Amino acid sequence: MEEELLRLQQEACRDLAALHDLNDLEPFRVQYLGRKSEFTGLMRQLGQAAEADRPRLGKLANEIKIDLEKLFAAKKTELEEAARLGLTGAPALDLSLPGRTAPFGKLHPVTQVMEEICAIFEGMGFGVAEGPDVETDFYNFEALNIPKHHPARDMHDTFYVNESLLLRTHTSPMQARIMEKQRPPLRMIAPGKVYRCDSDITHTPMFHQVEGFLVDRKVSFGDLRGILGVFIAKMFDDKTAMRARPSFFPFTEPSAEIDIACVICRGQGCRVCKQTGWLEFLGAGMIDPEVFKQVGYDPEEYSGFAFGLGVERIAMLKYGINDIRLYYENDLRFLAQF
Ligand code: 2NL
Repeated sequence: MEEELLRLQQEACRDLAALHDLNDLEPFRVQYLGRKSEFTGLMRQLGQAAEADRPRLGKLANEIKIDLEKLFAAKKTELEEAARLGLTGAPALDLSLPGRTAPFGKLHPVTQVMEEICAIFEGMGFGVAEGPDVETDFYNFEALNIPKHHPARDMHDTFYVNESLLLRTHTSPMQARIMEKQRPPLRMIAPGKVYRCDSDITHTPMFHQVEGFLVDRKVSFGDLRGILGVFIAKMFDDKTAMRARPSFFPFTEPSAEIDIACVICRGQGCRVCKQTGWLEFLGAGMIDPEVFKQVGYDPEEYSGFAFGLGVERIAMLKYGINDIRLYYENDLRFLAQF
């Protein structure tokens, strides 16, 4: 009897020490401490033991039972604590994990590039001016040397609101407004949305422009080249070559298209530059004396340059984007890359 009690105690202690899972506690309790357990069976047999041994055996059995219940309770506490801290196979609760943050929005790539362009010109002392998207025919065309029935109006595919109001086709009307109100020396840029009735892989009906101008005494084409050279060096890098080709705009004379060495192949010739090694970058020129007359400046006293660029185009060159429509589909997989 005594031997059996001690053997049971040993077995129970060994099995309890080997327990690592809360789910194994109940089977253990049933096996060793339950009403149908071997131990309970032994306790019942105590009555049949010799009368002289009965008190000693009874005391031993009781001590073993109380001891086992204490050990069992301690094990239970230990396993419950471990489970709470995620130290067992149960699903882990890692209190050191940072909480989930709300996703941050980002500036649209066109906005980012527009802000970058503005920052570069502000660094060269240019002011930034914004104006209305709905313009008068006068500021959009007349003041810029494009009178009614001038063939250049055809190039603009204008959205008209009525006879005299339209969606601006470029941001130059803002510059005409500034020149009209202020006197030289002046250097300003005008960023903003412009509208043309045109839509395909390279055109959207709304796009963004930054136009700039500088007016003072004795401003030359060399000044234009110098300012644009700094702009290109900052926008791309200072090894990016530029060239000027003769062109025509009604508001500048002479006019030029400014190209940069292809940013993809570095001038070697590739698909993006159509094997020419050059990319069209912006349009520019010396402000036409007719524009000065419209805003009341004496063309004999003042000269100036102006330029205009399409922001979507520049962002496409900078990021290697090949379809302008991607900008306006609002697909986050595209937008989140910038
Ligand atoms: C282009 C060409 C250009 C201008 C814009 C301008 C503004 C005033 C007076 C004279 Cl107020 N010119 N702007 C001049 C030359 C070219 O833009 O291809 N833009 C995307």
